[in-house]
Amino acid sequence: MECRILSGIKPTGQLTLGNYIGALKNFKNFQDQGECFIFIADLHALTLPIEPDTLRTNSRDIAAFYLAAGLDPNRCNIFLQSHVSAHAELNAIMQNFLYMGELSRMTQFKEKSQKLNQEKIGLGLFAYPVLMASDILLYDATIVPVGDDQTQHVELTRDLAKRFNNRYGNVLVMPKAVVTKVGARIMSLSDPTKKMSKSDQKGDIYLKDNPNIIRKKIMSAVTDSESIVRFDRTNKPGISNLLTIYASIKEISIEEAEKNFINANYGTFKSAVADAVIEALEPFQKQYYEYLNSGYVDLVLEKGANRAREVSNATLKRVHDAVGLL
Ligand code: AQP
Repeated sequence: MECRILSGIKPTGQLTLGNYIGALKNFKNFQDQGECFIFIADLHALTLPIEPDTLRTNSRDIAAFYLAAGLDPNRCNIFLQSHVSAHAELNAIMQNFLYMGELSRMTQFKEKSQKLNQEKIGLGLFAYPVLMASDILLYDATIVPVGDDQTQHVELTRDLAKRFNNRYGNVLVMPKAVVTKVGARIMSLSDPTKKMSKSDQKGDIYLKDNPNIIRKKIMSAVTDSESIVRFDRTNKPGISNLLTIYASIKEISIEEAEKNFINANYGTFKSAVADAVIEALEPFQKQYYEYLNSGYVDLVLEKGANRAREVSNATLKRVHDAVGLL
């Protein structure tokens, strides 16, 4: 069997430069490595309150962004998680194989639940990794491209697969997280100690921002008073973040990026980072609007869901047989 690749993005907000660098931009490279299943994690988006219209808009947006990022529906299955009922069905079985202790230790859960009224933390937010594990295991995915904030969830998926296979035999395929070398975690421009996050909104660059806004945001990014462009995450988180953005957009190493700015002041450096981001996003945005307005998105989602159902139902059947469901 050729290798299978699975990844997705939650339609919780407008996509950010973090989503682009950590995920979207790299997806097209996986199309030559095996069969790709790249989905829109709309069920996951319900784990925090969201307006129905916002969810609908964000979901279609992501599909158009996938196409703009070079995903080819003939080589990659693009679909909505909620269109493939096997996700919810496998989730119902797998929730019995992950433990509350494990789930309560997940960093993402701790961070997100901290901001909520403790009496009103949804069960879905707590159990998020179970659904994510089901997403991955349904497709026998061996490669899971993610930003480094998601590696903990993929590790948990591996623990789950091992636990399940120990009990029932070789039923589930072991996945592996693949994290980009540069740009696995893009930080907020206003607080570079925090991840740039689409649901947080502070210090984000949105993929739909126009060039003027992008430039303004980058020029006013928080830095330090040293005036030397060098990479040092601890003492210079702002400059290090901008170097990471520059290096990943230009597809060069951090060292090479540093060399380009040996004698540059922060103004010159920031302006070069803005140029690089704008240059990368302009053609991408143009494609995105073309796809969004074309009606093509719905056809792509339908085709993707058909293939996703085929593959996921086969896995679900294996799991049903293994656990004794008639
Ligand atoms: N700042 C980031 N740097 C690098 N990669 C990132 N990703 C997200 N933010 C960054 C990667 O984008 C993919 C899709 O993310 P997701 O929407 O499924 O979940 P997330 O990681 O929780 O992303 P956000 O933007 O922070 O969403 P919210 O605010 O809703 O929680 C993943 O591969 C992720 O690693």
